Amino acid sequence: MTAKLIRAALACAALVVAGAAGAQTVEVKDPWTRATAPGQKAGGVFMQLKSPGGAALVAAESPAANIVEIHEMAMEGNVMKMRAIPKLDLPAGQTVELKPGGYHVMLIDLKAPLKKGDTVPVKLKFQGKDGKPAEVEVKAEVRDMGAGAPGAMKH
Ligand SMILES: [Cu+2]
Repeated sequence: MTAKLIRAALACAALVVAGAAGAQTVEVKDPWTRATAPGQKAGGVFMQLKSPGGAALVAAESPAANIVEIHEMAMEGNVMKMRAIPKLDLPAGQTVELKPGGYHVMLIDLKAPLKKGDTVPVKLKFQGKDGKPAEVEVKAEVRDMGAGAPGAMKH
């Protein structure tokens, strides 16, 4: 093996590890969501994301919901509304916060109510600056219904 080939092999191995552990590609901190009210079929997932080399969150999925989207809150006229965005950019080395009233991962058409104390598995799909995909699986902690005000999130 030439040095170049060995480096390529190591890089591949590192990518696999990063995909499993999530430490290298994108750091995910404190993922959480809220308990749902009776009849509520959607909810936001919040967390902090940090990518050392720069990346974008391009998709997400969860066994807890039939549809998962990346959302932002934005003013339309003087009404705060949420809308789906195709991706969320993570500038290199910067912490991007997903929080109530801002960006969030939206669980739509929940299969079951979210109960306080449960955890919700969410698979986050990223694309690195180099175009390489990476996946990070997190478990979002379900907190109190009123956690992280301001504002309830409704569709
Ligand atoms: Cu939303």
